[in-house]
Amino acid sequence: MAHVLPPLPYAFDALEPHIDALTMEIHHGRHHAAYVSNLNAALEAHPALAGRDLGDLLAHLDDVPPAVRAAVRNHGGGHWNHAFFWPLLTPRPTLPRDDLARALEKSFGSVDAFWQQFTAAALGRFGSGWAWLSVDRQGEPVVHSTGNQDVPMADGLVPVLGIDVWEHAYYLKHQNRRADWVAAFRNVVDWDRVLENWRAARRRV
Ligand code: MN3
Repeated sequence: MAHVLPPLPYAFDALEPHIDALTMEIHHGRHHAAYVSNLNAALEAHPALAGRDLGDLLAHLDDVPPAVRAAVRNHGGGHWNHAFFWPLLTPRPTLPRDDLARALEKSFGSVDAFWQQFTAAALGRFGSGWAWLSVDRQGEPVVHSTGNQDVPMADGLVPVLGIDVWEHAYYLKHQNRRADWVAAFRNVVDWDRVLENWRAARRRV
């Protein structure tokens, strides 16, 4: 059973002016698509792995034969991260509310203070990777980052919000100014979706 590229839940230009259409088209149609095809190529000779839930597989990379472990980690991680990422964005952004807003205030002091930590994690990631808001094993929110296409589940964390800080996510519009990308991202976050992720993650703790 081959993995498939999920369609974007909005048009390429839907997030303008915060995220430009060409970046979206290349990011989804080339970068994400390449992770999917490379993952499928790696799993061609491993049908049992291909049928497993990808997030679960990435949380248990020891189950993957060494010959394809790096491919699953990198391309499988790339597919999982991007499939998680697109629905976090929306042309009709919302704000943190209810139990998630209260948890952010309790853990970070305020939603603004959360954004400061999240931005610091994004800017502090040297090279390529992601910054995350995840739920830890105690059910608490935690800000952290991962390198390359590594997923939070590999560290026992359940992601609820993430930002891609690979240069391909922002270079066309912002060049080397990653801080501008994080600021732009903040304008298109679907916090209702993040709230769903938060509640689902908390149920898993
Ligand atoms: Mn990317």
